[in-house]
Amino acid sequence: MDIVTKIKELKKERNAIILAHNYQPPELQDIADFTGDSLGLSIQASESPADVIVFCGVYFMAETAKILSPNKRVFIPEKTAGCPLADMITAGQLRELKKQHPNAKTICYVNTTAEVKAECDFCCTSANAETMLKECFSDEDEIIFVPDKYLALYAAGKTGRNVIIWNGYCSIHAKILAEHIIEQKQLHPSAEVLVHPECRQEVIALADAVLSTSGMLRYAKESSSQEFIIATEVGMIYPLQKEVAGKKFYPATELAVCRNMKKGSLDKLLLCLEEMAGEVILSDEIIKGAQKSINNMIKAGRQNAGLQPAHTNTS
Ligand code: CIZ
Repeated sequence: MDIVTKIKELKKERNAIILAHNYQPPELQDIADFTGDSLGLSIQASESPADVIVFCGVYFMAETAKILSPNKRVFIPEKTAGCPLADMITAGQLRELKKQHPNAKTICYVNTTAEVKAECDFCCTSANAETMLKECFSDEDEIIFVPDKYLALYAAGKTGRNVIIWNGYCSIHAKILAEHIIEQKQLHPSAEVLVHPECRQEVIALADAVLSTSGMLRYAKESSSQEFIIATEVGMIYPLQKEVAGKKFYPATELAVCRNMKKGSLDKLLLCLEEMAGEVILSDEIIKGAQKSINNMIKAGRQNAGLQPAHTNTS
């Protein structure tokens, strides 16, 4: 029996659902039930009748799925697949920052550990950070925004909110430079430039649209343009090519590769399902705390806050 058939059989036996983030290797995106961004996938999984969730992604994503589905068993095929951005702030560091700003409200990017989410009033995604700042805070509020400084600067710049910024960043998105966009634009003058808000400010300044990964998929489908320069992790080119047939996508630079995102493989996925290995375990207290910040975001409105549904895999 080939490996894909074995995985599909075991998945049925375990009543499992397989999720794959947009940056995952193609073979994992192809075998997944749903592909998309981390929050869209976690919401989709929480609404499914599956008993088991296998999250092909990095660790905070599997934690997010567990937070939203505490009664399901959640697994990650490669437990060492971390997110250096999420690890740039610990819950202890955030508590210290809150002590320095006792009246501040707190918002964290979804790229954070469950412990950090449990310390925050609100969570946000790359799709809704701007809307969250606009709708959940006032001009008088002092707002601690962690951990991504580029996303915080972008959302604060758009809204004028008074934001205390933590010095975290995604080292992969930081590899994308303005000169890469300028070079690509010279090669493909009619291409639209789609930039992820984890990018540097000078890269964002060159964007035709600033979008999350799911936002890029939707935008590319709806736009009348035929070519796009994509400023995010290079894995994103695969779902764009797969879902937006006939259009052309050029990575801003081939340097933007997240090694953690590439740690997964079909072999590891099979092993995970065979041995039920790589389970994500969180305490009830952390789950409850983190649920509060995520639910406060969801309450702010799926529509308003720009939450994106995950994409159902039909292949
Ligand atoms: O939340 C996600 O999935 C991330 C990290 C980025 C995005 O824009 O999809």
